[in-house]
Amino acid sequence: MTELILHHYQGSPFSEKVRLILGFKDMSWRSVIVPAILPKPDVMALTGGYRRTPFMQIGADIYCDTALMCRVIDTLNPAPPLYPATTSGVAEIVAQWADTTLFWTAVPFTMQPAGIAHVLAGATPEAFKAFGADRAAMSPNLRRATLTDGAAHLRTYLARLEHLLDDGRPFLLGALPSIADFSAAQSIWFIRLAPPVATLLDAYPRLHGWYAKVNAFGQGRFTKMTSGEAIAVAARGATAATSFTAEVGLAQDDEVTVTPTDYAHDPVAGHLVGLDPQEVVIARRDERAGTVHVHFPRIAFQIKKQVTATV
Ligand SMILES: N[C@@H](CCC(=O)N[C@@H](CS)C(=O)NCC(=O)O)C(=O)O
Repeated sequence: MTELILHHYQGSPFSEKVRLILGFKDMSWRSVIVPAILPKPDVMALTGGYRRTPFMQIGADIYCDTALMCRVIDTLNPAPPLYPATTSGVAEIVAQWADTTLFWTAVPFTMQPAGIAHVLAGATPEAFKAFGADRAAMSPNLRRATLTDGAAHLRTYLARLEHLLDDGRPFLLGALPSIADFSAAQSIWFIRLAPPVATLLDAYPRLHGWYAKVNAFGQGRFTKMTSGEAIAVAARGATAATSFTAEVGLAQDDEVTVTPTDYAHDPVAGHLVGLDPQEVVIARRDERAGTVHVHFPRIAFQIKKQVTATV
């Protein structure tokens, strides 16, 4: 099998979600470290403009957004399942909540002045400033909760998770781990990076035991790769077959852009080569990476047909 390459950086919670899943699946993978802020020229060569972290590469296929990446990992390596039959549907609904509502409560709360120094430990004042400016530009519509509101919201969410574990179950939805555990764990992992903020977690002992179990899955086995090597893998790699289910106004090979609808609204342009309820796939060409297929989840992405001017 062509190797799985994860493009990520250490301090990224969504990357941690995927690293833990690779541990849960006991997989071997290649690790490419990407910059945490723009510019990211080697990322752009592969994704065509999508800047968020992580993304995954298999040959000349590029998978954006962890919702899709996790599905692909589970298909490649079905056991143990990320979407066990007993909780399927519910697991994805809880995961989506954790990836959005919980994440956007936990992260800004952790980045309060007492926490940010730990999260960005060792950063120069210039790097601090650059990080702040990058994230402000990436999510201009983010309305930050006050510290008081943020703490209150987070406590309520953590209490709900704690409550799920009241009956002694080992994982959030029961006896088996599922995608819900990994999506929730990334926020707990991030809060724990900042010990003064992480004291908030002390009130939730069951959550503590649950997190230890998820964390114990580890990260699988990885070896490092440079971004240049990953681009070379794409240039000589093949793409996987895609399926196409027509949607109103969209036909195969249409020239389109695909853009996240929540934040980091950077459009990626290409030809529509795959479409189904799970994913949208576009083909694009890059000088260095050659022809790549860039995959996005269908949910939370906008597909826009490009209108060619006629004279
Ligand atoms: N829905 C996306 C969210 C990814 C995301 O927000 N990642 C953060 C890092 S954890 C990010 O992209 N930050 C900006 C960057 O890395 O450039 C996913 O599931 O992959």
